[in-house]
Amino acid sequence: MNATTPLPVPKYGEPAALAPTKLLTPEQVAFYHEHGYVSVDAVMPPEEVGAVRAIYDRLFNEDRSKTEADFYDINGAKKAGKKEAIPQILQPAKYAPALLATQMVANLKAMMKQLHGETTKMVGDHAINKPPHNEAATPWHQDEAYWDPAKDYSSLSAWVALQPATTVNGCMFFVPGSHKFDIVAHRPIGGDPTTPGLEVEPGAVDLKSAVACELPAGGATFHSGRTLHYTPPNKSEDFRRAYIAMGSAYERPRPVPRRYPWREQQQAAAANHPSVKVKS
Ligand SMILES: O=C(O)CCC(=O)C(=O)O
Repeated sequence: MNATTPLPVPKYGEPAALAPTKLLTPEQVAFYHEHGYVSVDAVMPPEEVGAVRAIYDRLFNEDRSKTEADFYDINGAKKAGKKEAIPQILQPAKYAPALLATQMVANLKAMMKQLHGETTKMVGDHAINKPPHNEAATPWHQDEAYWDPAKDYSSLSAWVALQPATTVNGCMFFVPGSHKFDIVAHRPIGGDPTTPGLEVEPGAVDLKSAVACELPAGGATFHSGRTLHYTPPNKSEDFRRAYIAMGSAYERPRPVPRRYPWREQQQAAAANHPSVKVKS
C-alpha cells in the first residue's frame, strides 16, 4: 500500500477487545436523559492516559503527513502553510488502530450502550487538538446539523480529555435540555461556506443557561447528537487534546426529509473549489 492509497475505515462497531472496567451509575444515566449531557470523572485507568496521549501527539506531529487526507481546520478552509486554528483529524483510529484496543474505548462502548441502549455501536472517532492561545472557540452547534437531513438519528458522542479540561483551555459547555430541541438554524462558521465547521445562526437560540463541564485528565462528557455545545478558545500554554468517540443506536430515513441550507452552501463551495473539504 503506498502513501496515497486510502486506508480502510476501522471496524468501530466490533465488540470491544477488553471487558469494561468502568460503567455509569444509574444517576449518571438519568442525568443524561434529563439534560442531554453528562460528565464522568474517569473513563479509563489513570495509567492509560499517557499512552493514549502519546499516540494522539504522534498523529498530530510525526504522522502529520500520513493523516493529511483526514486533517481539517474546523475554523477555515485548508491552505498550504496556514496554521490551523482548530486542527481536527477524522477517524484517527485509521492511522492508530491501537486506539480501538484501549480500555478507554472498551469503557466508552459499554457506557454508550448504557445511554442509548444495547443496539448502540461505536461508529467513528475524531480528535480535536486546540493549540496554545489558538484564539478560536468551537462555536455553538448541534452535531446533527452536520449530518444527512433526510435521516433521523439516535446518536451520541463521548468527549475524552487527555489533560485536565478547563474553561481556560477549552472544556465543553452545554445548554441543558437542548437535546429535546429540533435542529436550530446553523450557518458555516463566520458565514463562509469554504469553512468545514458550522455554528448556530447568531441569535437563533438563548444560550444563557449554558454550563461548563471541567474534567480531570481521563474524564469525559457524553452528549446527544442534538445537544447544543461549544468550547472556548485555548488560552493556556499547552495543547487542549480531546479524543471523541461517536456512537449510534440507529439512523433511519425520515418520513419527510428536511433540507439544511448550510450543508448545501458548503457542498456548493466544495464543488467549486476542489481544495474545500466538507466535514461529515
Ligand atoms: O473539542 C471541541 O472543541 C469541540 C468538540 C465537539 O464539538 C464535539 O465533540 O462534538
